[in-house]
Amino acid sequence: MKQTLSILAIGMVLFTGCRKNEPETFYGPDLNDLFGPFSIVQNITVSHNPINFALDGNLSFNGELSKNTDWVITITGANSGAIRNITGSERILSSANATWNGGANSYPAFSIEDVYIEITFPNEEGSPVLYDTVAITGEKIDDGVLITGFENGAGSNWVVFNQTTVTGEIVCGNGESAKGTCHYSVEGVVGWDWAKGSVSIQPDAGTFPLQSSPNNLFFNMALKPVESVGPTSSFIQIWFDEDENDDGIFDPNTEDRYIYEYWTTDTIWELVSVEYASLTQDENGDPLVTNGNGLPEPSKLLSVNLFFLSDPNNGNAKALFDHIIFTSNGPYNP
Ligand SMILES: [Ca+2]
Ligand SMILES: [Ca+2]
Ligand SMILES: [Ca+2]
Repeated sequence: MKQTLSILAIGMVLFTGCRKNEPETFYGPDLNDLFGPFSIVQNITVSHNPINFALDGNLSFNGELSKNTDWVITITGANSGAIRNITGSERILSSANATWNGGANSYPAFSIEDVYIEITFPNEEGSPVLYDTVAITGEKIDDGVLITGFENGAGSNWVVFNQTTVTGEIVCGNGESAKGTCHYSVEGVVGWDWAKGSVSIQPDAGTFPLQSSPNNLFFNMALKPVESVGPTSSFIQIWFDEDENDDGIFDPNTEDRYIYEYWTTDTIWELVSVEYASLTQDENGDPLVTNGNGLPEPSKLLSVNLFFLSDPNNGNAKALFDHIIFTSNGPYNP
């Protein structure tokens, strides 16, 4: 064993010499990274605690290891259950490679809460697991136009439809929201009809403050199918109603209503995202027939209607909606 170690030591010297003379021809791993002992040279610390992402920007991890080796940072929301992983393999952890913008891997999102941080080194046998707790005092600022996160009650122009046996309402404080503390819930048994309930979201005045081009503009919502779930069991329709003549009213006989249909698959919070320009086609790529000018015009969007439907033979059906937001150049990142 001693012999092996000294041979390795000679090898390191040789590699070092080689690297100095011909840096452009050295591509192999540093032997210290492969065989050197692992230690934490400088404790890993967080740049902010507490952190207000809206004011402070990103949180970074800073520290130094004895060698390049894989590290995994796992951040878990104490209340939301949100998760974010940050991985790397560099010896130095810094704002260049170990930053967190307050976002999650997927829904649910982080909220104002404590988060538990765990750092592991999966390739270093017997290495310590590091723990910390950080308080979030302000959520990250989302790029985009937030339509509603259901956090402030219903708007004055919203229109709610529920079958007589269906409850459709904003629910707050039960810890089940995709983001924040409130979401919209539709639930009930309707043995005679696919239609369960809908909520038509409209601004208090005028149209939504959206760009005129439908290209690179994405509608996003969080959806959690709960009961009567599956690709033949239930679906949502999202109606995009345009007020093309700017009279403050949508006329279904003369103006465009684009309908996007999404069948449910799983009972987790998922991101439903669609580019506005693609609303002119159905899921088969065939053009949709609408009664207006046939042009998708987000700046004329007067209302977004979220409509939940399920097979009447399936008994109780339930779905949750949250965080309706338009983003540019790509889908929303929770
Ligand atoms: Ca919410
Ligand atoms: Ca109109
Ligand atoms: Ca139009």
